[in-house]
Amino acid sequence: MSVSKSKPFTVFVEGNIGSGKTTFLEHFRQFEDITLLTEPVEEWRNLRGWNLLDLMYKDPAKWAMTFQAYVSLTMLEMHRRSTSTPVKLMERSIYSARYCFVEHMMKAGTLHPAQFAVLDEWFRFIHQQIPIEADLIVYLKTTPSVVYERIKKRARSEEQCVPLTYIEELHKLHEDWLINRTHAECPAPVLVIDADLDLSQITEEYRKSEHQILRKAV
Ligand code: DCP
Repeated sequence: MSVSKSKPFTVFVEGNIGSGKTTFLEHFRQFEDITLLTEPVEEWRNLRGWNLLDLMYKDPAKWAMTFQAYVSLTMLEMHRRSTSTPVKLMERSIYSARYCFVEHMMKAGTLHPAQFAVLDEWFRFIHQQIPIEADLIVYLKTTPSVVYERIKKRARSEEQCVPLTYIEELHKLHEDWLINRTHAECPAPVLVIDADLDLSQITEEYRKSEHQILRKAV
């Protein structure tokens, strides 16, 4: 395997809220030569003492723009972070932020069209001007009712008000982006994994992706 400091084989792990992205990344901790970048949710919950995730859920009309602007910044920082390993595994990307979350907020009217325009211009600028490596997308495909139960069970305080309809809409947007290809930019081939299985059975499913991610016999 050729090892390049500047260009690792870069994998985005995508899927609905509660689809097991963090668990998927943790599965790869056992392997050497792989950098794991989990989503900076803790940064979103504590920016100089402010919980932007909570503000966004409590008053979306007021805070969705601020929250998504900060998500884009933290995602871009992850995209640009250099690694010394040949493989880089990232939770989410600026693409799911734009094509799933911002898209939903625009369609639902949570974002004013002017706010959406600003976020979209930022996204376009980043996409066109800043090199973002993407070699593979792992899509943890789930059924909305399954992840809805998981979200209730894990009881992250900010997400208590999340309704099933929101999860269903996010599911559709992930499908549109990664399966139906309604957006021009799907930046890499997509590997679909059945992520409905519960924790005790999911490891076998995760193992099926090891070969493609590590790109050697495992
Ligand atoms: N979120 C958002 N906008 C984004 C990214 C995330 O509003 N652009 C929100 C949705 C969730 C929280 O942030 O409330 C974290 O969502 P993720 O699906 O990214 O992460 P999870 O922790 O749910 O992932 P998993 O359970 O799959 O590990």
